[in-house]
This record gives sequence, C-alpha cells and structure tokens, in this order.
Amino acid sequence: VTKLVAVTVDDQTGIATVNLQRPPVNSLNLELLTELSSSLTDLEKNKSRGIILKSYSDAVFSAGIDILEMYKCEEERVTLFWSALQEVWIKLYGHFAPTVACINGHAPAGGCLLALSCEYRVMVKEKTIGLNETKLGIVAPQWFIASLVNIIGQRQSEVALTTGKMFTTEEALRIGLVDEMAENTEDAFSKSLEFFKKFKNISPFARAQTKAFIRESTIQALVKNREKDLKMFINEIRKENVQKGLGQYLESLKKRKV
Ligand code: CO8
Repeated sequence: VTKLVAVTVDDQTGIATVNLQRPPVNSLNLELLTELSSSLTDLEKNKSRGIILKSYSDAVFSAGIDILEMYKCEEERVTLFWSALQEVWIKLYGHFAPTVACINGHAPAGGCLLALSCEYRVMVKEKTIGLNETKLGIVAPQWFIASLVNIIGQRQSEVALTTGKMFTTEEALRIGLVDEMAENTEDAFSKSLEFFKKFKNISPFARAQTKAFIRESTIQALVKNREKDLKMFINEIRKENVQKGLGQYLESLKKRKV
C-alpha cells in the first residue's frame, strides 16, 4: 500500500519534509490524518530540527476535509475522523520543531487550517487559500477561527470567515496570511528552507518553550473541550440542510469539469 504521507529527513540539515500524497487533491480523510498524526509524533520524538509541510501536487496543497467523511457518514467513522483531525491540529500547532507550510497549491478550508498551524507560510503565486466554510453552509469550529485570528487579527478574520473568502496568493501576502510568495514549488521549497536559518543562533529549547507559551491558550481551548467539540461537529453535519448542502457542493465540484 502506498503511503498517504511521506516523510524524508535531510541528513545534513536534519530538516524533515512531510509530503502529503493522496491524489487527486489531498483531501483529508481518516487514513491520511492517521498517518500524518503518527508522522508528527515520530518527528516530535526524534527532536526534529524543522518540518516543511508540502503537497506532492503542484496544483493543490490540500482540498481540505474529504467531503465524503461528512456526507452520509456513519457515527463510528466520523467520530474517529474528527478525533484524528483534532489530534493532527494539536500536534502540528504545538510542535516542538519549527514548522513551515510550503503551500505549493490551493489550500481551501482544512487545507488552509494545516497551513495556519505552521509558524511560517510560503505560497506559490496564483493559488488560493482561505477558510471558506460558510460557502458550504457550515460553521468553522472555534479552533479553526483562532488559528486564523492569531495570524491576521480579529477584524480581518471576521470579514474573511463570514464571507467565506478565498484569497489569492497576492491578497494573502498583503494581509499577512502568508509570509512569502514564490514563483513555483522549487522556489517555495528553497524559501521554506531559509526560514530555519533564523534560528541558527537561538537555543532550540528557548525557542520551543517560547512557542509553547505563545500557543498554549489556543491549544488548551481545544484540549479541554475535545468531547464537546466532537459532539458539536457531529450535531452540525447531521442537520438535514447541511447534508443537502454538502451533497449539492459535491455535485457542483464534479460538474465543474465538463
Ligand atoms: N472532498 C472530496 N472530494 C473532493 C474535494 C473534497 N474536499 N475537493 C475536490 N474533490 C474531488 C472533486 O469532486 C473531483 O472528483 P472527481 O474527479 O470524481 O470529479 C476531484 O476531487 C478533483 O477535483 P477538481 O476537479 O475540482 O480539482 P481542481 O484541481 O480543478 O481543483 C480544488 C482543486 C481547488 C481544491 C477544488 O477541488 C475545490 O475547490 N475543492 C473543494 C474545496 C473545499 O471547499 N473544501 C472544503 C472542505 S470542508 C473543510 O475542510 C472544513 C470543514 C469544517 C467542518 C465544520 C463542520 C461543522
């Protein structure tokens, strides 16, 4: 079986590249999230020097949650699924190592969330990124919102979230949603590597503990409420109008082709 997440570590720099590889669009299903979660644990144990999160594809970083995990879903599976997403976010948002999202393709919704969880974002030009949940008739959970607010502030987040805005790379750069723009994947990757050089003369422990302090309250807000958050999610997606909306959205995605 091919892996959905491939991790390679550069022997010289100790930097790990975590490559998402679930064709066609890296949509986040239970299997991908489970693999990502265990990769993040391995990297935490090995005290990785840095992590670059990227996509195998030059078109899409991640299309977000696999809508099939929410549409006509079974309780047991969806419980595992949402718990895995919580787990990935908690691990990535609070990772010991410095983290960079090399956003080499579109990053809507859950794809944007993964990028927001990293410390630094480099994005290839002419792509799109954003939390577009309201456009699907669903409500982004508090921890999705907090991840955005912590980067672009309350006002910009409110406008972005209520309108379900997808930003172009250029727009995202302007408001600080991404930190750097790149020409292509290769350029984005080398710019991502540059980020780690900032810490050349910084104690890894002082760095990591500072990150932990800054991010602690955001992480704890979910850690203390995982059960409640899970119930809210299941309750929300079970609503008849939400199911109908997701079905229509899936149809519209398929129709775009022809
Ligand atoms: N889930 C499932 N299937 C998907 C998804 C997805 N998120 N995205 C795309 N696909 C499918 C398409 O239907 C298509 O399938 P098929 O080949 O069978 O027709 C295939 O993947 C390829 O897609 P495209 O042809 O659209 O590929 P493009 O390269 O043209 O475009 C995009 C890529 C831009 C990523 C485009 O597919 C897109 O916009 N996708 C939808 C992205 C999106 O809106 N995701 C939101 C998911 S919801 C979420 O992540 C957070 C939910 C928070 C939960 C809160 C609940 C209360």
